[in-house]
Amino acid sequence: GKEKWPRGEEKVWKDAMRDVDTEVTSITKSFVNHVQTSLARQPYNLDNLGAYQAAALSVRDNLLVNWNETALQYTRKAPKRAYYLSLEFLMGRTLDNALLNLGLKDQYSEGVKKLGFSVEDILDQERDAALGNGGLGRLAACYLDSSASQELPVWGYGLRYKYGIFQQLISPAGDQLEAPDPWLDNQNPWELPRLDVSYEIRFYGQAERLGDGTPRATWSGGQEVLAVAYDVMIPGCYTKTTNNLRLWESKPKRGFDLNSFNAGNYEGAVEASNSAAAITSVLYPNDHTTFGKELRLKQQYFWTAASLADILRRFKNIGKPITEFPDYVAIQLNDTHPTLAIPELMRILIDEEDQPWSTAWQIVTNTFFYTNHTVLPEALEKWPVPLMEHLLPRHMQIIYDINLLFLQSVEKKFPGDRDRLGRMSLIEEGFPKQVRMAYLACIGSRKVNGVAELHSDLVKTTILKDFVEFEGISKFGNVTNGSELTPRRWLDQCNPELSSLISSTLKVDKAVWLKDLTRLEALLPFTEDEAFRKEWAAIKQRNKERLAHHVQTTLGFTINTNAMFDVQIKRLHEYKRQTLNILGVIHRYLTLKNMSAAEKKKVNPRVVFFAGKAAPAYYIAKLTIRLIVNVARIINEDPDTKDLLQLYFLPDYSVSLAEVLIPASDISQHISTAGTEASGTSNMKFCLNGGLLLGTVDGANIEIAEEVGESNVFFFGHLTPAVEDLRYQHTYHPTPIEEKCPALANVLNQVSAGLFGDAHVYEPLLNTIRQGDHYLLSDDFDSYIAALAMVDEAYLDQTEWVKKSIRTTAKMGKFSSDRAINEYAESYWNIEAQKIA
Ligand code: NBY
Repeated sequence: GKEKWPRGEEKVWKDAMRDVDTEVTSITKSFVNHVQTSLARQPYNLDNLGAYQAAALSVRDNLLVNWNETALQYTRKAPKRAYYLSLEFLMGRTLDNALLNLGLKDQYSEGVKKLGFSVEDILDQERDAALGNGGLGRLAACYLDSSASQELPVWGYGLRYKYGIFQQLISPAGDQLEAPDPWLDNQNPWELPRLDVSYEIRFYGQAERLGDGTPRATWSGGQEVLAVAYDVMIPGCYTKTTNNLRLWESKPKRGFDLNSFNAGNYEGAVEASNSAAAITSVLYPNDHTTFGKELRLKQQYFWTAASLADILRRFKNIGKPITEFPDYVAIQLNDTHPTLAIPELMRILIDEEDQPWSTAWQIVTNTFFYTNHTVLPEALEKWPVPLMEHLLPRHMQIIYDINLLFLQSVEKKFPGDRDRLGRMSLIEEGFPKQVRMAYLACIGSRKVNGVAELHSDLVKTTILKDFVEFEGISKFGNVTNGSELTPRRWLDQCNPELSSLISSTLKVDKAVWLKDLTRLEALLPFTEDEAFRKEWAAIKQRNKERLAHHVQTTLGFTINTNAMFDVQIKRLHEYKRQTLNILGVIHRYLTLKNMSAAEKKKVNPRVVFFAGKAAPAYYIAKLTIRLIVNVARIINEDPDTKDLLQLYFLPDYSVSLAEVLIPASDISQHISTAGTEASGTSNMKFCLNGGLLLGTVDGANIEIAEEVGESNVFFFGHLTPAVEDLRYQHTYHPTPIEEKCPALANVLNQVSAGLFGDAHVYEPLLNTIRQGDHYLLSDDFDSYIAALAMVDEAYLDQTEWVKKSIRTTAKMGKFSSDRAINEYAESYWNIEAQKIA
C-alpha cells in the first residue's frame, strides 16, 4: 500500500527540501548565505578562517542531505548493521576529503576563487581531529570511510574528547614537551550536537543478587552521569551513502545531587558535576599501555554502556524479539578497550530483559567480534579486581559468573589439567588480582582476528594458544588490516598529481580505479615506457619540493631536494626501533667524516626525516627524541658532511603532516624487531605513493613484499622464530657488544663520549642496548647497515629505482581498506551493501 506521509502536506515538504548543490552558482550562494547568517560576517572582513567555516558549513549542508537519506533508508529497510566500537578515531581534516568524496572539489575551488579565496588556503585553516594515538585510531577512521564508500550500514561509536592527542613541542635541549590540544575551540562544523539523544550511565553503588533462583541482580546508588550524542557525518566516495560516527560527551545529570545543594554543600555539588565532565575531557596518550587508571576505566564503561543502550533502542524499534538481536546487530571491538560491552550486554539481558543466562550468553557470543592489535605482553589490558568491584560492582559479579561457567567447561574438556585452568582464567592471580580483558573479549566473541598474517599466527600460537585448543581454530582468523589504507585520502587527496597521471595512463576515470585499487596493476607495462617513468619521477620530485617548502615555511630549514628522502614516522617506541635508525645515521656520519673528497663524490646525498610522539611518561622513548634532535644539530652544521647528510625531527606529527611527508618519500623505514609490529599501516601508504620500503620481516611488510616482489623491497634482520633464542642468549650468555658488533660499539661509544653533547644524558638509553637488548639492536645492526648500503646502491640507478617505484604502487591493490572492510562485512559481520537511491 501507499505509505502515509508523516505529517502535513507531503508536497509542501518535498518541494521545500533541498538537494546536493552541484552548480558553482548554487555553491557560491550557499557560501555567502552562511557568511551572512551562520557567521554573521561581512565580505570585507572575512578572513581565511571565516571562509573555511563558511565553506565547511555549506559542504555540511550537502552532506546532511545524503546523511538524512541514508538514515531514513536504513530505518525503513532495517538491514543487519555493524557497529565499530573504538576509543580512538584519528580523522584528521574533513573538508578536503568531503569535497573529494562528494565529487565537488572542482566546483568549490572555482566558487571560492570567484569570491576571492584560494581553496588551498581555506583547506589549510582546518584543525586536525586527532582523537587517536596512532595506527589503531587511524585504522578506525579508514574503516569508516571505506564502509560508507562500499555502501555498508556501519556506524562508529567513540568518545568526544575535549582534548585530543597532545601537541608535541621540542624544548631547546631537545626534549618533548606536551601541550593540550583544544581542537574544539574554533567550533567544529562537522559535528551535530544531539542533545535529544542521551542516556544515564551509572558508576559505583551496590549490586545485589535477587537470590530468587534467577541470575538477576539489582544495581543501585553511586554516581549517575549523562552521555550526550554528537554525530559526525561520514560520506562515502562517489556514493550517496553517508554513515554516522556517534561520539559521546559526558555531562552531569541535571538536578544531580540536589541534596548537596540543599544541605548547603555547594562545592560538593559542583565538584560532582566537574567529575562528570572529566570523563570525556582527554584522550589517554599511551599507545601500548594503560596504567590501571580509574578515569580510563570510567571512559570505557561510559562509552560502551551509552553505545549499547543506543544500539538496543534502535533494535527495539524494529519490533523483533530480543533473541534475534544478533540477526540485526554485529559489534566490532577495536582491541580490548570496549570489552566491558560484553558484561554490560549480559547485565542488560539478564537484569533488565529477564533472559536466562544461557540465552543471554548465546546472544552475546553471536553479537561481538574482537580484533587484537598487539601480542606484546606488557600491552595486554588488565584491570585490578578491586577497582572493578568498586566502580562496576554488578559487572564484576557477571565476570566472575562467566569465568566460573567457562572454567567448568574447560575442566570438562581437559579433566584435571589445573595448570590450564590457571592459565585460562579470566582472573589472573596476584596482588591485586586482575581481569584479563583479552581473554574476556575472546570468549565473549563470535570471532577473533589479528591484523596481518604473521600477527594472526602469533595470536593463535602465543597469547590465545589455549583458547584455540579449547574453542577450535575456526573461531580465529586474520584480516590483514594492515590494509586499512584509504586510497582516496592516501593517494588522490595527498598526491593529486600522481592520481591524475594514473587516470590518464590507464584511461580509466578515477571514480573507477579509486574504488578498485587492483586496477593499478595495469600500470605494470608502463615501467618500460620512458616518458611515463619521467613523468612519474617528476611528480615524486615535486612532492619532495612541496615537503621542503612546508619545512622551510614552518621550521625555517632549507632541505636539499636533490637528496634521497628517507622517512620514519610513527609513535616512538622501543619495539619500533627509532633508536636503530638514529644509530645508523650516526654510523653514516662517522663514515662520511672518514672519507676522502674523491670517495665522497660517489655518495648520493640523503635527508633523513623522523616524526612521532612519545607517550608522556615513556622516558626511554623521550630520550630517543632528544638524541635525534641533538644529532641533527651537530651534523646539519658540519661543513664536512652537510651536503651529503641532513637529519630532521619534525615536531607534532599528525595526519595532516603525514599527508605531506608520505608522497615525498623515496624510502621509508619499518624496522621493528621481528614479531612485534602487528601490522603497520603507514608502510602501505608509502608504497601506494611509490615509496620503497626498508624493513624487517615483520607485520604487513611481509605481505607487501609478497605482492610487490622481494626484489622491490629492502629486507634485513633476524626472523621471528629466532627472536626468543636471541633473547635467551642475551640473558644467559651475553657477549660484549665490542666483540659482537664493533660498528655498533663504536657508535655507542661516540655518543657516550659526548660527540652530540650531554655525555651522561643518553646512558639509560644506551644501556637498554648494552644490557639485555630486548629489541635486538645488536643482533640486527650489521644487516641494517648493509641494507642501507643496498638502498644507496639501488638509488644510483634511477631508471631501475623508478621502475621499482611504479611496480610498488601497481601492486598495492590488496592493501585497500575497501578490501579489508569487505572481508569483515562478509566473513565476520554478515552484513550487506545498501544502495541509497
Ligand atoms: O594498530 C597498532 C599496531 O601497533 C600496528 O601494528 C597496527 O598496524 C595498528 C592497526 O592495526 N596499535 C596501536 O596503534 N595501538 C594503540 O594506539 C593503542 C592505544 C591505546 C592503548 C593501546 C594501544 N591503550 O591500551 O590505551
